[in-house]
Amino acid sequence: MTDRKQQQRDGFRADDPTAGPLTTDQGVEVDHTDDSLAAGERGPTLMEDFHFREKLTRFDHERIPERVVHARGAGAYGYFEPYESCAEFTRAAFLQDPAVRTPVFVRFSTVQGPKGSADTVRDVRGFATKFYTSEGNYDLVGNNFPVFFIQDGIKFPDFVHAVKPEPHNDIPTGASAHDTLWDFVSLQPETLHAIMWLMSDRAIPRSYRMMQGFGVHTFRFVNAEGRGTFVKFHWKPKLGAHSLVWDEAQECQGRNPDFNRGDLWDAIEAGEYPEWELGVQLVPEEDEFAFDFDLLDATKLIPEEQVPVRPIGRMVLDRNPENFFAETEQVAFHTANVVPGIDFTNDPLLQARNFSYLDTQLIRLGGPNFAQLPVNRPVAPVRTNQRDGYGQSKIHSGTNYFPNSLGGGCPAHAGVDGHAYTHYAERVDGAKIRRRSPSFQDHYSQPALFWHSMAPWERQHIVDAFRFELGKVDAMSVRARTVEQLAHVNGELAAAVAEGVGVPEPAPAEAAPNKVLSPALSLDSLRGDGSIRTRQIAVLVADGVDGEQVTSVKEALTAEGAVVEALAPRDGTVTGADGEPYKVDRALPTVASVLYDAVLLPGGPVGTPPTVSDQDAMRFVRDAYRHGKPVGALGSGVGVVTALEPEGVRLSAEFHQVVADQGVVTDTSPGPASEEFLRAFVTAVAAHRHWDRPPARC
Ligand code: HDD
Repeated sequence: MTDRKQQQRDGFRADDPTAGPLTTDQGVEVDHTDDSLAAGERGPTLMEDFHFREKLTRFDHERIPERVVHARGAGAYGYFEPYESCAEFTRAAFLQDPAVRTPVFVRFSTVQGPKGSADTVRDVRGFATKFYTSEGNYDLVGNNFPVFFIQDGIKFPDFVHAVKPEPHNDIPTGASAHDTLWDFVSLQPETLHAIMWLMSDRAIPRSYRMMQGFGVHTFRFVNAEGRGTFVKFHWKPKLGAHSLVWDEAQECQGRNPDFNRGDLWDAIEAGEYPEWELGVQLVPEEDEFAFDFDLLDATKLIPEEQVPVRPIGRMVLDRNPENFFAETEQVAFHTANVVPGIDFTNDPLLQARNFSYLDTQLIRLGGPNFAQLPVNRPVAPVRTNQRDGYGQSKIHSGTNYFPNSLGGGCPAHAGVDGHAYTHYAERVDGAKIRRRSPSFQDHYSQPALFWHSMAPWERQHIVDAFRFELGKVDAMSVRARTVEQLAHVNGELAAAVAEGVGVPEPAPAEAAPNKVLSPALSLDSLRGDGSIRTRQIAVLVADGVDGEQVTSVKEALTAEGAVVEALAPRDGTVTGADGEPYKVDRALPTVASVLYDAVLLPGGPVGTPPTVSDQDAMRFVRDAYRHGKPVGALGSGVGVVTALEPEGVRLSAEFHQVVADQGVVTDTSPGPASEEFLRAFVTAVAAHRHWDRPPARC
């Protein structure tokens, strides 16, 4: 089904290249593009070779400045549909009727690294959505963390300068583990809450399809009567929120730098459309001061246990862009792209963003006409008196000012039919001051809330992350000052980090009180729909494998929606126990455990040695185990896991019985896998990772 945006895009396709010969930009046919025009066979190139000059000039100008932050990304089209009318709170047209689908374009991104950096770096992920609504474009430009690093946008250049590669040597790429970031953090405690998220596994998502999104700021819904309600936006992935572990994320950077981008692309191509539920936390205007933090402070979240998230609709991404540059690179988001019924608050971070995004598009996209680019065009009609400028692609006619009589007074002001944007009539009253509100001053309670709400394995990963990051900082004074800040969050956290990075344990500080917990902050609370759809499962095969068993296991797991690949020491085929060739999907040396969610070791005939035992295979299983991934073994395949027992891999297999222990599922019975084994393995894969198995740390 094509939606309005898709139909609009169809009108912008370049001419069909198969419809005729190569031409210049001017439409002149070209019969030779392999040699430049020269004065004689060995002579100099001639200036009059307009085809050569045009070709080279256009090539020289192919790049535009990359985004100053969020340079690397991936995007997709899809649609949003509300579950029910939200008219009680907002008059936004796209939130009224469950029968109305609104086209969207979403761009996911990392923040620190340049356009060519790796995907699986420790970083915030951008989650920006453009809704092409009937009343104009609405952009929800969010992240996968619900809080930000600073409170006032005037600090954004400072923060970004600190986290970006250091100015003298442009190092490190795609990493926050360096002196300038931690110097800034240690001096600016408002960063601490977002830093806790950054040190958690939220900063290394398994997939863009498996992470939450947040609008971060408190926005304002406004209904048809003009009543305002504070609102925070949440995206919740249907597949659950899942993350990598740091060791794995680092190896992935080399094995597949496009790990997240490719995953999104492949899933959509395979028809496995990612889906998120949009939820809102609603706070009546009269409750503005009912919290022990300021709703205008973007370093704070409203615990879901305090204000529940109300699901209001779902978004599905079902189409990949056709041209990365035209669409994903040229898409221009802007927090001030709002529609009637959605308004701002005085959050000073949001106010600054409302300036910055338009400004950045002007330099990035080379002028003021970027809203005419296909990906940015609203599907709502556009009638303005804006004219001219670089890249103007419209031929306007008539008058270009208001009021006018010569153009019949057109375009006229919008009428009173309710579609015009009206700003919320908030009363504002105050002296001009340059000062942070005292209500923004508690920087420790929410980092502490986050810390205390984590599962033990998440806390361990946070400590490990701090140790890694600060361990890369050269200035011991910066390490020490950061640890002193952590002491205000939690003494045990500070002590554990101090020990790891070689600085004295800080004196006990007045740690933030641990008043409430928010279990919703733990990844353990976000396991999704329990399915194993799109999980990548590796089946390690070799000569002598029970081909029938592998085929039946593959079929069963594929039926559950998993992507199952047979890996062997070499590509092509292996010879099964019955002498028949068995087709291999990939050669082991070209892949690695870090590119899969789980591993299964099928068996050969009873009594034979393990069918896969080469170094690549052993490493594969060892890594999967270390990274908490499900490991399944059948028949003689159990022997591969047994071989790793001296290295700390725990196995509680029993003869001819299905045993599932901390995600290691075994059955030494020969022949086809039993229903019981398959169920236990699917359950283990659905759980994503198994943290309590020894060694607990990765
Ligand atoms: Fe920003 C890009 C998200 C604070 C200034 N930001 C950008 C993108 C996302 C966010 C997802 C990429 C959009 C895309 O895919 O094209 N930014 C956030 C969030 C913030 C935030 C969730 C805090 C709640 N940003 C923020 C501040 C400022 C900016 C405080 C400046 C005062 N952001 C920008 C920018 C970017 C940008 C420089 C770079 C490229 C672009 O806008 O289009 O204007």
